Amino acid sequence: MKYLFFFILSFISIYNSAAQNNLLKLWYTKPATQWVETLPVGNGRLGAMIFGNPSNETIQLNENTIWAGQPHRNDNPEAKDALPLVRKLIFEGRYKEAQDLVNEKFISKNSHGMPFQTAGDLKIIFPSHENFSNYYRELNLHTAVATTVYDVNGVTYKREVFSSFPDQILIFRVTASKNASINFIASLDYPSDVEISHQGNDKLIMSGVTGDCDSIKGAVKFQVVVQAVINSGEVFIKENSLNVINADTATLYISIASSFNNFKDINDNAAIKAESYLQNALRKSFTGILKNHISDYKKYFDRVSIDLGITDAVKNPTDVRIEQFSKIDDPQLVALCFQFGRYLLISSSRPGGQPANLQGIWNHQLYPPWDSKYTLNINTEMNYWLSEPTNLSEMNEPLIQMIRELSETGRLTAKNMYGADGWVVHHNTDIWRITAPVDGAFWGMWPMGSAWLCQHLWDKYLYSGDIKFLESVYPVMKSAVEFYLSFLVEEPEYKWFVVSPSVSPENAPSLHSKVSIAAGTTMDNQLLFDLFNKTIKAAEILNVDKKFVKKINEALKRLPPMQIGKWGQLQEWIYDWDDPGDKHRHVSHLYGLFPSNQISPYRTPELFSAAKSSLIARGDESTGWSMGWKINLWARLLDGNHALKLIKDQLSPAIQPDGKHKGGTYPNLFDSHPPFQIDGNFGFTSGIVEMLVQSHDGFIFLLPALPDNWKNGLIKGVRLRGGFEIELMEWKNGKISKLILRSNLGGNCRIRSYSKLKAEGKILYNAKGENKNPFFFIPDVKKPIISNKSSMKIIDLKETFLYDIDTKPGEKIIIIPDV
Ligand code: FUC
Repeated sequence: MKYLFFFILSFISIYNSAAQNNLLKLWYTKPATQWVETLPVGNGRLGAMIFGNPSNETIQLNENTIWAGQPHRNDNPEAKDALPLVRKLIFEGRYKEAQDLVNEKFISKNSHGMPFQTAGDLKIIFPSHENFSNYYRELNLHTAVATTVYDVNGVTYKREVFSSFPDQILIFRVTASKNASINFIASLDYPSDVEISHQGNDKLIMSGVTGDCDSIKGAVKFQVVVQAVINSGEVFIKENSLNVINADTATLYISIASSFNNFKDINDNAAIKAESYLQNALRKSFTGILKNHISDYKKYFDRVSIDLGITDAVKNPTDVRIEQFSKIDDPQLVALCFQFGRYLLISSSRPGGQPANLQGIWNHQLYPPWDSKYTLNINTEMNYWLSEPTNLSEMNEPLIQMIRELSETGRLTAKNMYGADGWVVHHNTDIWRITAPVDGAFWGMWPMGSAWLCQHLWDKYLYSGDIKFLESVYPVMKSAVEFYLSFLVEEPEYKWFVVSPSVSPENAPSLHSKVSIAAGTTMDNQLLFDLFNKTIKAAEILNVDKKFVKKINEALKRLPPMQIGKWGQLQEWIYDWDDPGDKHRHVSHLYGLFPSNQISPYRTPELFSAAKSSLIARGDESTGWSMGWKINLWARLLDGNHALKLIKDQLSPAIQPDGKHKGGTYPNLFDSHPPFQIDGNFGFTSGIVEMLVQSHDGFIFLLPALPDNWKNGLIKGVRLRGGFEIELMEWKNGKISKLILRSNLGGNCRIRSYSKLKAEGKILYNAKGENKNPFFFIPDVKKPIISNKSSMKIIDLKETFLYDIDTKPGEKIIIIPDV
């Protein structure tokens, strides 16, 4: 009855706009039975996954510094002597031999990076809660609180879990509709050896040391402390379990800490840290902690809102909506997943902490897939694509800090392995900031992690215009450039400067399918084009290093241009090796289209068309993150309907009827590679922004790739390059109906739109010439070389209107249709 009542209530409230709040929830009518059904909470450092099982609750715990191993380096100094021969073999076309030699001499001998490890489980048994009714659980994205509600014997039980950033504590709280009804037994569990003890009659302690991996001994000490606080009733310890009897309410304070101080120092005292977080929280009331938590979280989350339309589908639980998404119209699920991506970043990446790893901060294993570390040939970067546009700039800080630290460890790798200046990191790193190639030449021989990561430094500046920040990161960019200036070699045929050895991430041409080693791959050239240009710009703005800028400019001129191959595709390699049947998940050469801005419908129409041919050939369905990338790419190709097709593919159920997992979405909205990988969630959120507004190509493009289905909608709070912010963008019938834009830095605002616009109280001029606003400057991309066999056709573009409007810092401009 109650269940039905709830349904009727929620049905009514859906049509009541005051209840919009209800829409930003993940909710279910059954407990989770597997980890990918559990609900995540996190404060950047402390993560928890909640099963919500009435009789047998499990809260799986994480702390973001519990990583195997200890401070170490993983360089292979043998590389230096072998480098000339590897390069010779590559230029002679003897790729297999080159790859074998890289495997022998370059790949790390001691460590392929350490895994991120679970902090164990808090198990809570509620005797005789097997027969429950009116079950409901949710994760509320407005409050970042996970709640489970059900009835047993006429009593309604409610559990709330959250992870507080201000108080650095995880809270598990049980209340009941009738006094003296709460009884449970809580214990801590870990998948390997730990010490479990207790203190007094209400506190459990688990102490452990992280695991060994490769040749590195595990040495991070960690401590999990669980303290019970009850109202009336009794609490005692029996066999290292916390027993709560006949309480009115019960709260478990879960404090976790490790001996990790920074990537060089693990001598903190885990026990003292955990205890001090706990004591601080115990001094406060539960409501005080909850209030602080919610207001801290909302400060970030509430900056952006989105409405893509609501249909009846919102009446269904979240797992059912994923199952039905491809068959019915449910644009609100897209809005929910968009906001879930923002929720996950706020919950997994906070200033002062570690960047979100392959699983954010949520991992239940000791040795998770790919060690749940940082893969730098796409995954880590994708994790942060949403941070600036969706107004979560602060959450970028851990990434920026990691880049600074890598520039320190990577300097020695450049010197030890290549005798080169500057700093380098390859395709992977971990909490110890390893920088040498790992896993095998096929994947690991990619000295471009530094080049890609540095783009984030400049891009952050483009959004904020913060010169102090630029000044502080410029040495990191400069040192990355120094590496490439001393590592680039002249390629014998065209005399271009190329990176060698390298790979086009994780892909091999079909003609030698097990060999990826190559020189001068398209993505490498694009990355260097951006890194060089951005560093030159930064030096000019900061008025430093004139001589060095000249050197960069000379190298820039010698980089290979992009090439269009025989089937009209953008070539992935320096030679026309691309196979139209290649469905590889990586689309590295399309970096130039997204996230970079080297390929544009208006500036480089041939490359634009070639990029489209490449993407069509690659196909749609793939691993989760690959589909997330493709949403962004189709948005940049100005094809909203195709972007929506990718959204459908990505939001398809990851668990198939036969139980096998595929790329898609798990019941808890976690993205599936498979397995769960958080990059897909973040790439998804970024893709939605790219469909609605873009600012990378010298102008602000309104609704560049709106699918036909999203007729009416609005978005608020999105940030754009040049310090512009969308206070409101509303569209009706596929056309802008109102835009309120705030200019934080002033300057010319150039707007592109498919429909005619005018400004209220100001003049919107027809744009002429280059955009004078320096944040919208775009360097000239070299003319592509086009194969004479190519039958490429330039794509027709829809008519657009291009306007300029002058803005002052802090000014708000209002734009409406010009009908
Ligand atoms: C790269 C990708 C894989 C996976 C792994 C973590 O190696 O090619 O698909 O995402 O990172």
